[in-house]
Amino acid sequence: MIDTDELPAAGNGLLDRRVFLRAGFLGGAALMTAKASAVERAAWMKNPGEGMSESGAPSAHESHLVRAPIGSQRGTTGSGASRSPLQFLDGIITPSRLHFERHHSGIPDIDPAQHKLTIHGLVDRPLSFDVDALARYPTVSRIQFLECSGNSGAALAPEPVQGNCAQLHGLVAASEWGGVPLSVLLDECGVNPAGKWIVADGADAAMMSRSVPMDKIMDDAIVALYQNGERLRPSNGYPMRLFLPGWEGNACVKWLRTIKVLDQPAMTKDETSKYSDLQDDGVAKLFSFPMGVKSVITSPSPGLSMQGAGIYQISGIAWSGTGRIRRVEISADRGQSWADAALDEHVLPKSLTRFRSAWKWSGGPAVILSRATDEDGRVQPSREAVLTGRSSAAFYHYNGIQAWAVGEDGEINNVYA
Ligand SMILES: Nc1nc2c(c(=O)[nH]1)N[C@H]1C(S)=C(S)[C@@H](COP(=O)(O)O)O[C@H]1N2
Ligand SMILES: [Mo]
Repeated sequence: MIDTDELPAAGNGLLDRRVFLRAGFLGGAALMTAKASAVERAAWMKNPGEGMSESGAPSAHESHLVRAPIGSQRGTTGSGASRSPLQFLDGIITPSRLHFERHHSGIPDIDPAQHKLTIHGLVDRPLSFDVDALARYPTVSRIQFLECSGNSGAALAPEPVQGNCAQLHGLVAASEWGGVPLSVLLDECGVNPAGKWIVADGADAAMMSRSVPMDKIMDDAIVALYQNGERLRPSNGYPMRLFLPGWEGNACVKWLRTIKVLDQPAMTKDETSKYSDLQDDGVAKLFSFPMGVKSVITSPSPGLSMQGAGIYQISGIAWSGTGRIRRVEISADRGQSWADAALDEHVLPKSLTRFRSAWKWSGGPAVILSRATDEDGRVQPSREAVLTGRSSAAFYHYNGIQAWAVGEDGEINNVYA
């Protein structure tokens, strides 16, 4: 057993990340609240259990593990969003059933036998591909995040909005996305040298439509067919969607139907009146594609109350739309002092990275924060820095530092640090 008091890393009880990095420390650091007890045979050991089933479901004891809250625009059923329950998840993969949803006109019921992707415009040979045709092309799969550019928009409110981590930040998720590189399909069609952009359309009633520069398309864009090893879920674009690693979710057109090669952007509704960034000088910045470097502590977080003073694990997710996460720092004293968190093994580009720190909570009031840095040296900004130069009407692309206040009663609240 080690004396955790010998491993301080920053103010107000933050412990050195070696607690996580060295097995010896982990075993002895009393992170677990194990109790001595007699080993009894539980009721479920006395008879054979349930049989097999064709498809698994979560334990009945995990009924809180749902996409919530679900919000639809007034007068609609399918225009709105549901959110990933980040506060209950660990690791970096979001189970497909809990991947957040954002639809502008509901989920179309697409028969894959009747659906095609057509590539046309400035190409030598316009071509159409159905699912079976696509599945015969070389496929790639990568674990990457998808984030709505409206995620964390609540942090723009003048006073901190109270809600759990899902409510405040649950429009981000990560999956293993599998599909065909769009560069392969465009090469089949033969892109005319004047083709500098594409515009992608979806087969939903909203016909979501976004322009994407050719460089990104040729770099790492895919037509995704698979999500976490199975075909896409209907809510996430079945049978095929555009997936642009690290770029704003809105441009990842679901239920992908056409790609038209153009010499300039199409200037669609969703890249001009929406998903643009209005500045305080009245100019709206268009095409803010890569999502900024960001992190959030998912545990402890609002709704997960602390059970008395002692050692806790601070855990969360960090991501950057341009590459890998290099570092995550944690503060337990409102940002006066910081210590590096341990990063889980999988630190992948344009993915979620799980971080962890050990914290000896005194039982007194504390404010905990996380701050991510990516491999290009970009540091997650403060809320104040994000707001500087923005119009008060601006809504998208918020990546400021999130602070949680831990009260003496063990309750956790959203605060501005
Ligand atoms: N066709 C179509 N594509 C779409 C949308 C849509 O409503 N229709 N919503 C977009 C938005 S705003 C986001 S954030 C992502 C959400 O993807 P998800 O529902 O798989 O999480 O899809 C994008 N692609
Ligand atoms: Mo979005």
